[in-house]
Amino acid sequence: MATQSPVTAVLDKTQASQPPRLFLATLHEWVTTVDHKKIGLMYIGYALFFLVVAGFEAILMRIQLAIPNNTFVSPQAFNRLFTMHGTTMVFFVGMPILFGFGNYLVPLMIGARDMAFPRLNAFSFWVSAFGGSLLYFSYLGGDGLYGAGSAPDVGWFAYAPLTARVFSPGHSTDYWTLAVLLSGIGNIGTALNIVATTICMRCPGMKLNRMPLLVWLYLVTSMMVFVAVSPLTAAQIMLLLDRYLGSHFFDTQAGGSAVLWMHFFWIFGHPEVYILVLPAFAFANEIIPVFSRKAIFGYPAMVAASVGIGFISLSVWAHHMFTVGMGAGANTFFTLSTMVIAVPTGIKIFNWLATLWGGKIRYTVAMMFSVGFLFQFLIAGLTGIMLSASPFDWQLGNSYFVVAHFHYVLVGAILFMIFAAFYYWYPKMTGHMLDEKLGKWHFWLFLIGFHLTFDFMHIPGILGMPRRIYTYEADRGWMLLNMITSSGAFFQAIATLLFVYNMVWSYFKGPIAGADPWDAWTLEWSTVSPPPAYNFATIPTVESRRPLWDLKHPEDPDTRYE
Ligand code: HEM
Ligand SMILES: [Cu+2]
Repeated sequence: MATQSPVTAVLDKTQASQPPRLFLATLHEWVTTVDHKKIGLMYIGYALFFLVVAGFEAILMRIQLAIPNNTFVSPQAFNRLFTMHGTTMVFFVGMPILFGFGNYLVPLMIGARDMAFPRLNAFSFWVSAFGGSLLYFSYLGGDGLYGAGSAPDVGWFAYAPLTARVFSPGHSTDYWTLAVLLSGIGNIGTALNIVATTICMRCPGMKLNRMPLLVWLYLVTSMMVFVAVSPLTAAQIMLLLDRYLGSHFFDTQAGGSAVLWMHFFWIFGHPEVYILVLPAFAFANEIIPVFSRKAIFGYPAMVAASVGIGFISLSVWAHHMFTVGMGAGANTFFTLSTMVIAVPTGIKIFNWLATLWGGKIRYTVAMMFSVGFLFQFLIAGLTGIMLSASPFDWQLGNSYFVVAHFHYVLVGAILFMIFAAFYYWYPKMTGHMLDEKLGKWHFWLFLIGFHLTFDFMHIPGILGMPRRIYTYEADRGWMLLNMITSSGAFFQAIATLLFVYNMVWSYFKGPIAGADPWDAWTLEWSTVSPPPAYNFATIPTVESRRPLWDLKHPEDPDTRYE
């Protein structure tokens, strides 16, 4: 404080030098904070923790599947592993990491001091963080059927009637459903906050058509969270009613419907994929232009395509149910609506390529991950179109082909862009650069590991290897392919640990970043790194889509072209 007397300053210093007080004070500051940046960082921290946990679960599964007739884990343990892995990755890695970046970036990019509802923001974070912890408390829930450590084993989709009390005694399913319920409440709160912030808190001159594309995409994502996560949350409550109060929503024996659960689940589950992938697109929209030294190609088309994807993705959920026997009419409708999504998605890919075209490309690590994303997302899109044809899905729907396809999206596209986002925004968040050399190691090891694992996974799928199996016979011809797949998982694990090491090392030793290390053009780079609690010394005024460019290039400002 500028007005402090020398005496109190000395007092403050002596107090600060007492380590226990300092630690408690810091802890207190973080747990009570309502600052969007601190909350964003807490989201990111806890998601990274769960990324390592769920990655470890994936490794255990891949060890089990590496050779035929393996007994590394029991069948029961395998069921728990894929349930915990899938649930953790979707709800406690994907959602919080993306909302973490959103929390951090949206107010900065629209020139605001905080979110519209800072306390709701803190509440949402703690509720969903508690959900994540609750999922893992299940390991401590002693009175499950199998004694101590009854982690859920019903799959991340928790199909009825597996979750009925007769088939799921003990509390593992209760932990699962409460964890998902809490994460849903937190996510709906944050989505509401992002919508309100984007609508109400933009700085002077930040018209809707001047918002960074990232902000647009977070707006669309947040709207989708309302529509998709609300039914999921309702379904969790119905499941709890079934399990505890004797209702029969999902109990076919008593006139309920198991297919009802599937509708509820996938009306969430499919849009969820887009809820995860739109923020990945958002990162690409910011990173690719900066490292191509060009404004994004086709801004209005990008906005329209994002809104289009938002709407269409809400009408495709039943492609997860082709094998249920919905009838030809429904199968045709969902086949067609799924295929139609390829149109706005194709527009996006085209515009990213057009942005790269003729650009002065700088291959930073962030850019390398983005290029990997473009390529892998294209492949995932192609296998997706294959699967959207219901006869094809009928054949391969429950095979490893599907596992390969969705990991192409989840890892090859989303996780790649999450890594890119770290390399790009870490300097803003910490004030230090990430080490680019370590980053390149991270990139290449992860890329090799990713392709070893998920390219080869398509083939046993086509050869008939079903998913969620615990082991297989030696005579099927799947052995070598599974071995390669498993070895790739280790590359990815080592690469991820290298990345975590890089983040810790760079925090202490990384070169000072300065306000604008990439020579970028959106508002977050106009404030110091890391930004102060109030973000901007004075609230900025913007006149174009690239306010910082205008400042740096008065000879050729964007305003000239608007
Ligand atoms: C990075 C390395 C990863 C590896 C090696 C891996 C491996 C696996 C394996 C072996 C399965 C079981 C497949 C089956 O038998 O059906 C699985 C399922 C799954 N994974 Fe991953 N995974 C990885 C990353 C991710 C990520 C980043 C996400 C999401 C963001 C994710 C989401 C899922 C989901 C939703 C399932 C389905 C679980 C179920 O069938 O209940 N995975 N993964
Ligand atoms: Cu889907």
